[in-house]
Amino acid sequence: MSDKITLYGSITSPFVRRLRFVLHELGTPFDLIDSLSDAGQAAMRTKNPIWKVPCVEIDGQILWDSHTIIEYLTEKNAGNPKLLRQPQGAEKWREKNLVTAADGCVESAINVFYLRKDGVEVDKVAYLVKQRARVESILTWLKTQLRDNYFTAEKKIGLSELTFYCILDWLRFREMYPVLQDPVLKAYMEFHSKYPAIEATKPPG
Ligand SMILES: N[C@@H](CCC(=O)N[C@@H](CS)C(=O)NCC(=O)O)C(=O)O
Repeated sequence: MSDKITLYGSITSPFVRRLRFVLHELGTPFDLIDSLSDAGQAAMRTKNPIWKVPCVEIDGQILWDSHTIIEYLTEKNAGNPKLLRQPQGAEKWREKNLVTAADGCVESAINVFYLRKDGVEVDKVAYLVKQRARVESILTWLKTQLRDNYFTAEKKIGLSELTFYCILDWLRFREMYPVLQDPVLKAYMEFHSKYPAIEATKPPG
């Protein structure tokens, strides 16, 4: 693997954060091109037709989407104990459901966040009211899946725990959900917040 990765992304994005977590765990250095700057955004768009982050230049190729990039790193670093938990069998499919649910939650919240920023009155748009209700529905379900702040009996952070943490922190700092007023969510965040790669990837604020 090349020794340096170029990562197009922002340090506020929950999708970029889960990739930054994996890179931190693996001790893989990267150059961050900040997609929130005009120059960084323009550079990213020359590489990625989807115009979304994260996107990386790695081993002489361009990859986009955090799932694809994490899968690539997992394959390249097979056997490394610093990789995320790798569930097998039925647990693998449950993990995918957990991650898809958490992604759906933050995608809906991001949708509401940006339209509200653009001046849309959320309460007057039925689709946005539904988006907010979806956030609630997903969080309610995810909470039922937790056991002692993990989703599985194996007490190792996997993509589901990581994704859940990243989306909760995003919902918290963007004030899109009163995460810290919910005892289960608060306990989850407090439990994982001291993990070094979680601390190292914390967004500002
Ligand atoms: N499924 C993608 C989601 C990527 C995504 O939605 N990224 C956001 C960053 S928070 C983005 O770039 N949004 C830009 C836009 O929607 O214009 C992944 O996991 O990488």
